[in-house]
Amino acid sequence: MIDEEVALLDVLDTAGQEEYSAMREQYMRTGEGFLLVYSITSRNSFDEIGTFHQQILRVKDKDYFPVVVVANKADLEHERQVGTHEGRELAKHFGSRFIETSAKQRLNVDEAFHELVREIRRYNKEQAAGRPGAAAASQPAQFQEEHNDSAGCCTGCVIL
Ligand SMILES: Nc1nc2c(ncn2[C@@H]2O[C@H](COP(=O)(O)OP(=O)(O)OP(=O)(O)O)[C@@H](O)[C@H]2O)c(=O)[nH]1
Ligand SMILES: [Mg+2]
Repeated sequence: MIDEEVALLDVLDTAGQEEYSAMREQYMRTGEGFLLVYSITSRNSFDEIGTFHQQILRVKDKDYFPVVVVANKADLEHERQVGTHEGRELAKHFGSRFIETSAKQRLNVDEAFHELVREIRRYNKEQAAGRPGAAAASQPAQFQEEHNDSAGCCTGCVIL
């Protein structure tokens, strides 16, 4: 339940290793939103976020897409290589939310997912408002199946 609304999440944990990079465009095509996670203890991981974001926009052929910039390992303050302001600035540049987390301490982990779901909902609503009929198309496949079983159940259903 996120903001009193049920959200069904299908989470794909991607591997950062280069040998899997060929699969990247494939999962980017299907993803409805992305958590762009870096480690505050790795400047290198932060530097990669911009490349991932660019690739998402290119694959989606959009100027904006729902992402949340996640700065993980907040418990390792003494090993910090990336400033909070840097993460926040990058997120601002993407027009997205920024959150610092610690998977180890379970700090802000749920919140990161919640923020992404909120952003996906907001984006899908905006898209639907901009394109008449897109409301149904932006629903998950399961919704579409249920609502297309009985013909004419909801006028305006669009299958792309
Ligand atoms: N201290 C601390 N360690 C963490 C945290 N999150 C992950 N780690 C550790 O960081 C290492 C890498 O974590 P992974 O979950 O493998 O990172 P990943 O991004 O999935 O890595 P790839 O799958 O190789 O792309 C592991 O040793 C984790 O235990 C955190 O919040 N705090
Ligand atoms: Mg992993």
